[in-house]
Amino acid sequence: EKKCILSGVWQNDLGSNMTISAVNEAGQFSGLYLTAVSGAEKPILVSPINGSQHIDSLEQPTFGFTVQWTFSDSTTVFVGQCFVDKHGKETLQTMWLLRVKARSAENNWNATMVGTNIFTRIKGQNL
Ligand code: B9F
Repeated sequence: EKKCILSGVWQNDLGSNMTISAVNEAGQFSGLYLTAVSGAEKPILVSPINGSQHIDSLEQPTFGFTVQWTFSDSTTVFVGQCFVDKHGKETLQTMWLLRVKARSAENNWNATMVGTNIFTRIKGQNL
């Protein structure tokens, strides 16, 4: 069947957008993330992505990437899988962990959030 390609422009169920560059021969990629939601005082800025995918299963690969938020001292990691359905439509099914900077080790216990996001390709944008 059709291969699931991570490169391109994607939007998730929150309305966040990300652009993933070409995936290299080692499965590594970079990109840019614009979150639609923040909850922070500061304005939202585009933030860099770094990640990698499996290259030994190109059909529906698993992957992971990190977003280092440029407008806060927090970090999000996403893990997921690229699925392609019988119509050739691709979706990225992901789970994320958002790490907020804790003041001290005593405040570590509630410094990590978890959630899910589903990304679909923005039509006509293959890069
Ligand atoms: O708003 C986050 C943040 C962390 C500490 C101050 C601000 C950074 C952006 C996170 C965006 C998340 C969602 N967007 C998306 O597409 S990453 C996972 C979700 N998927 C205030 C305190 C803690 C959170 C908000 Fe903050």
